Amino acid sequence: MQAVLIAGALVLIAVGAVIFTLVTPWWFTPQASNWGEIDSTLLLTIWITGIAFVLVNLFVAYTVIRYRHREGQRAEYLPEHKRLEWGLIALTTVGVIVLLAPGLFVYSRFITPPEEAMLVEVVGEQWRWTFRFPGPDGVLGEADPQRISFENPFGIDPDDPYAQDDVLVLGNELHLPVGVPVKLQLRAKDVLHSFYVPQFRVKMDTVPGMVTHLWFTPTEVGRYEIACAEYCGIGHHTMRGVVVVEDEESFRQWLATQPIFGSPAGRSE
Ligand SMILES: [Cu+2]
Repeated sequence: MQAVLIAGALVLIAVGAVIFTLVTPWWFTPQASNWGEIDSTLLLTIWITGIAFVLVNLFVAYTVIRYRHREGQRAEYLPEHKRLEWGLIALTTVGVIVLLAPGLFVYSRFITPPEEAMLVEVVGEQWRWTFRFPGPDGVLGEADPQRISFENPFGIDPDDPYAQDDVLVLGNELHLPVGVPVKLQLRAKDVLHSFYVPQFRVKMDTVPGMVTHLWFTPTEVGRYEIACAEYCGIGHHTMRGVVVVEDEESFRQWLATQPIFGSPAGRSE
């Protein structure tokens, strides 16, 4: 009786997990960038781990019934089963390769931006996001954490000619033109943060002392939430921002209202 109950519970867990996966409201949010491949790799992971989960549970349920305790019965000794062991090792190896390999290819594309991508710098700090555009010359001015001060929040070298036209965005809102590939260059001022825009399928750690990067092409006009995805202190939950994706014209207008580093407005911020 006990064996049947345990086996029944295991079958219920397996079937319940499948039903939950199919009817859950916590599915992917609508997608707003070119990274559908990230969804495909996640789905592949769900398929492989899901099949393994169901098979293991059903197998345990079967063995609980098949080898349940019977009066007067003694356990049997089975020596090593070499063929079965090698078979399981091979199956697991194939499973792990199929789980990992596609992700490596997608990740490599994710951090290899196209030549024409528009450069934007993202700086994470406790607890806000700031952004910097390179201006008409397309090159960001040299920045050094040593130079960060209240007047110079990005630590930009004031003597660098490339820095003079850099556009500083100090609010938590980043505007981007729709359909244009963007390369984000990410830095952190204090501790680890992680720049995450779920609808773009884009997430990357920002690491103090390191510059990380990623790229994407926003495909839908709209407002998308940025969340910090790395616990970074007491204000972590407030470390939010917005990406506004709009047409080229509105984007240009917005960019023109932001302070420029070389101008008096840029220095005094
Ligand atoms: Cu953070």
